[in-house]
Amino acid sequence: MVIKPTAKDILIVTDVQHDFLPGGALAVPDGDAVIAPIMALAEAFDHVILTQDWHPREHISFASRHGKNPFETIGLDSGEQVLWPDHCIQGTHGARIADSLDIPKAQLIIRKGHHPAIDSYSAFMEADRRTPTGLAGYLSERGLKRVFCAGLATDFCVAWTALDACEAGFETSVIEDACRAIDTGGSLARAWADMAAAGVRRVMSSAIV
Ligand code: VGL
Ligand code: ZN
Repeated sequence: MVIKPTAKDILIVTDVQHDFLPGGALAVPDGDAVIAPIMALAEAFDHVILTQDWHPREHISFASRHGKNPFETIGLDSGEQVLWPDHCIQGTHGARIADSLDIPKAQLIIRKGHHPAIDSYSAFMEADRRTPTGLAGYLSERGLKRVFCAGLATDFCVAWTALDACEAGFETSVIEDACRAIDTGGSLARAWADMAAAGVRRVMSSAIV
């Protein structure tokens, strides 16, 4: 199947930031492999937006705040929370969109995870499942109907964004080779299963021209 993006389609590029790339605070294995395919995809879309994980220094998702080790989990009001190394702290180099990701046409950068006591993987909704970011309204007001997701990490911010896009009524695809995963505690297999069950499509960037 060949997909030709139309004026009603948007590419959402998730969290391609220094801290998620090799050498970063929460480096996603092979994370820098997403940059070339994403830049090629961006050429094919009229509409591209970026997301940026953007935490205050004392963020609730940081293991350091709980006296625990990164990748341990704890129970929060919002459910089970994986604890992370301190990452994407507002204003730091690690939080910057990767210098090598050159997408001048990107129309919006949505920052998420700025509430100290709530994590936010999804570009649409904080992890409390009640606090919207405004992205669904932005897409709807602009008449955009189909969402294509790429970036980091497949099993957290990309998956949660895709699931919420689907739930908000957008036809949603994840572009598999333009994503890379953290994969902790079976998270990647679970994310693909959840996305398949929700009706998120799984495509390769070679199908998009
Ligand atoms: C992410 C863990 C913590 C992501 C963000 O971008 O997938 N993962 N914060
Ligand atoms: Zn984060």
